[in-house]
Amino acid sequence: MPDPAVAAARFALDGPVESIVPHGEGNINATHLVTVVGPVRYLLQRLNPEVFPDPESVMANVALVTSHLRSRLEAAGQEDLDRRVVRLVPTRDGRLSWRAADGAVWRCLWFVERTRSEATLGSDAQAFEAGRAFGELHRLLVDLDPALLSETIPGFHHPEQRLSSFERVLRVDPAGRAAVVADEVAFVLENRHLTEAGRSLAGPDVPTRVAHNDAKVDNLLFDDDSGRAICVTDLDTIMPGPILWDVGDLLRTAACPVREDEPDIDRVRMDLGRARAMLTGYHQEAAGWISQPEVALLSLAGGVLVYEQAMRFLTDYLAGDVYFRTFRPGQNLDRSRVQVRLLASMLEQMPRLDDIVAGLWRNA
Ligand code: GN1
Ligand code: MG
Repeated sequence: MPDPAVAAARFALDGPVESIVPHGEGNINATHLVTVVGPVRYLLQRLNPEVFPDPESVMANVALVTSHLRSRLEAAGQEDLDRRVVRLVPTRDGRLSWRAADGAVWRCLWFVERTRSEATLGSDAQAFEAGRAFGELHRLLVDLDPALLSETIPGFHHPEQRLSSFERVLRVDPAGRAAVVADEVAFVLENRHLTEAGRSLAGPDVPTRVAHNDAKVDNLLFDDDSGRAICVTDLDTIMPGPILWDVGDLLRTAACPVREDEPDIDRVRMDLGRARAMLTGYHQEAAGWISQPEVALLSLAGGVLVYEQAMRFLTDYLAGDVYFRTFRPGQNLDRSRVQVRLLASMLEQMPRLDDIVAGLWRNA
């Protein structure tokens, strides 16, 4: 991999580089925090070529979406736009990204100062903010034609295909790990009916919109002063599709009080209060445009998404940790166990989740 300093030199930064340090815990891309004299800070990222086969299309999607978001916020008289929407730094020759000699594609963003991201939320107020911020993102993108965006990872949310990949890896057991996860495997196979539910999430009466597709709470920036979620980050998987996967990912991450790789499995559950707060925030932004077929599938989307994520982590554990970055041994095992436990808790509480959705939308 080329030195990040070599990549940094390609971008139109505001001054000479002072330092470059690794940043964040992204599961896919490698991120560096670049500080130049000033100081001004940037995020320099190497897009994972195994995951994003067409990074130029990813960048075109990001550029289109960010300029749309900015113009909509501006038209609404909003302030602080440089902290509300991520901003791309062009290369010195005016491009959105730079392709290194090894084929890897790098891009650079302005760092959003005085904000933080959270792997787990600490309060119902934060869960409300998470729902509100993604609801606002969806609302602002309602009038962006999804056909203008490329499907950069075909079949990204597709529980049926994920189940096939899982079963394939399970049969081969390339890393000799299947015995360790016999219980988790059994649970996934027992719940294979959720793949049909997954099909309904992409059914003919569900509108294709512009969706984020990685709507976990870590992809939000909370303002240090106000505590509000002011900016949605990690737009790499922005693609045409149902917004239901995003609501599912929000339920997965905003309504679970522990990290997605929590080793103490007994701490994992769906917190109904958090789920209610998140959905209340989402409803505030979505009530004006969301369709009835979408509302009818909101709570199910949580279960389907967690099911899909359980399979993805379990598949990767069985495959020998080849897709998601791991920072310690057994991390994908813990990730998959958390999803399995969370799914069980979610399925148990599904009628109450349905009641929350019905209550919110009835009072609209
Ligand atoms: C990956 O890059 P990151 O960490 O934001 C993954 C998501 C998963 C998520 C689980 C392109 O997201 O789909 O839901 O990990 N992104 C891709 O934490 O596969
Ligand atoms: Mg991310």
